[in-house]
Amino acid sequence: SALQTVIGVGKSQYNGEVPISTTFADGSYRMLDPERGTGGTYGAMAITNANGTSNAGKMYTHTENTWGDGRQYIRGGSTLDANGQTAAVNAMWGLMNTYDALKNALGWHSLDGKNTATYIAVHVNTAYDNAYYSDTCRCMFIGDGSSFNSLGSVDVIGHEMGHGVTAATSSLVYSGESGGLNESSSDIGGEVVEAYARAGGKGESIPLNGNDWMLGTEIARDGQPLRWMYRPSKDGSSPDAWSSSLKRLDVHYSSGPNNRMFYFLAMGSKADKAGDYYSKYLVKAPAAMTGIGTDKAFRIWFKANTTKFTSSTNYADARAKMVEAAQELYGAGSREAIAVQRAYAAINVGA
Ligand code: ASN
Ligand code: ZN
Repeated sequence: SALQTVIGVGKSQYNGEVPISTTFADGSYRMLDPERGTGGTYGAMAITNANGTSNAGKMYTHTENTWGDGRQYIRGGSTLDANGQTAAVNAMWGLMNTYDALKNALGWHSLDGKNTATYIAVHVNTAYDNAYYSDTCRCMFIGDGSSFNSLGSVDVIGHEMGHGVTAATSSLVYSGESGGLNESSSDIGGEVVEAYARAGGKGESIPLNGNDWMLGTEIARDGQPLRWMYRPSKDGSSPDAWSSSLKRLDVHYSSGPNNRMFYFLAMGSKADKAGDYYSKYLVKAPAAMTGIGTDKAFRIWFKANTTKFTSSTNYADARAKMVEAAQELYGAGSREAIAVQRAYAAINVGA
């Protein structure tokens, strides 16, 4: 592309001052990143301002290359983040880290693996307590929150981009068990991106530590995250293990057991989380399992979701495909493949 990348200064809401990739054209800076992705709606990764509507709105532009002030945006408010750029900084930083984690660790380009650019629209609706991916535009919308703070934490952005990856690959149907796996895949992606970002957004592997295994900790105003991967039932609605009634739950609850499987696979069943994960909550306790690390766990999950799952994959099928993926990556009889079996057994899927 003829467009040149310029690194700007972003004052984010949750991560202090962060570098953000922008472009200079026609006398102003744009929140358009020509280094990550091509084609799509804007020709490169972009952040737009929905400005209180449910439409994408316009791309952010600014006369200087310093953006935001780190504060929460409140529509109609006169004192906090008056120009609305902080939400755009949150989104661009989350997008950059998600893209870089997938590319540098897995060799996967953008959401579809074909490097097609996407965009994120911020300030969608008024005091909107949600964020979502839309397959119509293959883009994302981020709310400013009402009971939550602005939904621009790096795990939430990673989660929404994860929906784009799933939509472009396995296309797991968003209800029943496949819906729970679809949600879980996004939660896994959100925590992986959080770990990658915390370690500086560089390198060819996903760091073992750095993420908190809870979704949306930063956007919470009441100290309660949206979801706990190491013990999903802490939300009062998600089960910790698979059962035949799982398929009737909302997908944000039926995701719980698979989230917990991934936590065990990465971290083991004895990792230190205040006892919350521990054997008393295991349905079929593997005496105690040792984790294989977040990097390997994610490679296995990503391979299974992008090349083996189908739109109707359920928990039992996911287990079988995860074992296959682990065997292909690390060998039949490898400790990684055995760890996958143990992690699923721990949530009551298989032996
Ligand atoms: N924030 C939600 C999610 O990405 C929106 C939804 O229910 N689809 O899962
Ligand atoms: Zn989701």
